[in-house]
Amino acid sequence: LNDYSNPVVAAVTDDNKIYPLPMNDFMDIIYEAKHAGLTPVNYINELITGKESLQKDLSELNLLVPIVAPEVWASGVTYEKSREARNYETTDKKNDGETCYDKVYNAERPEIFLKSTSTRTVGPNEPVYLRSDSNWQIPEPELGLVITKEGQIVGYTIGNDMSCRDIEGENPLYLPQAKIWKNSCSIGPAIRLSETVANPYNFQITCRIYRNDQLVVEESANTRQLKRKYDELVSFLIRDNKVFDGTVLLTGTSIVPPNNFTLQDEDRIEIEIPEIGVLSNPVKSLVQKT
Ligand code: DO4
Ligand code: MG
Repeated sequence: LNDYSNPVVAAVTDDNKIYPLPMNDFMDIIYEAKHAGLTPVNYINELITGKESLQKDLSELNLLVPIVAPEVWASGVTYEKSREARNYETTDKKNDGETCYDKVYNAERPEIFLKSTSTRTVGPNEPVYLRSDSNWQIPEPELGLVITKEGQIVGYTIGNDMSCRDIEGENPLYLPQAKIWKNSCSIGPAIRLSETVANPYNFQITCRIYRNDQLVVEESANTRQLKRKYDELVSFLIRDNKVFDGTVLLTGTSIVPPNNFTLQDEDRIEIEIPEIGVLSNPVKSLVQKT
C-alpha cells in the first residue's frame, strides 16, 4: 500500500485491522520468518503484538501491486469451462474432432505459458489495456500462486489473464500475442498467506464487469473444479527452469463471459475471492478516440 509518499507492506488481520510492517517487499516477510525459525504468520504476530493498527479502512488506502513479481506465468485449459471456450473459438478444428485443447486438458503435461513481466503487470485500480488489433477481448479471472524459486507456495492472490479470443482462436501459435501486451495482466489486491488457508481447493471466484456503472456480466466459479493440483502445475513450471522468488503462477480460468461479449474502453472489471479481496481495474483502449 502507499500513503502517497512511502510504499509499505502491511498485514491485514482477520478482524480487518491493518498493521504497517517494517519491510517494503512481500518476500522479505518470507525470508525474515525463515531466518527467525517462525512461520510467516507467527513472525508477523511477533512484529505487530503491542503495535497500534492504522486508524483507516482498507478502502481508504491506495493499494499497489502486492508483489513486484519478476514474472507471471499462467496455466491454460485447467478447467472444463476453459476447454469448451477454447474449442468454441478455435478455427483449427481437427478431422478426428479432437483439438489441441482437448488433448492438453487430458495430457499429463499441462499448458504453462509466460504471461507477464513486472513492467507489464498492474495492480489494483490501474488500467488494463485493450489491444488495438482484436475485437474479442475478455478478462480471465484466476487464482494466482505466489511461489519461491524452489516452488514453495507461500501465498495466494487474484490474477486477471486478459485475453484476445479472436487472436488465440485463429491459430494456437498466436498465443503470446493473444496474452501478452502492455498492462495485460493485473494481480492483487492482497496476498493471502498459504498457511492461513485450510482448503485452497475451495476458493469462490466471482467476476463482475460494469459498463457505464451498470453490471453487464457476473459469473462465479470455484477452485474445486480445477482439473489439476497446484503442486502439479508448479512442478511443471520449475522443472529445469530458472524461476525467481515471488513468481506468480496463475492457475487458469473457469469463468468465461458470454461468447458475444467483448470488453470496451471504460468498462470496469472486478474479480473477487472473499478470502483475498476484490481486484478492480478500469479498462482502457489503446485505440485513439477520434
Ligand atoms: O490455451 C490457451 C490459454 C487458456 C487459458 O489462459 C486458461 O485456460 O485460463
Ligand atoms: Mg487464462
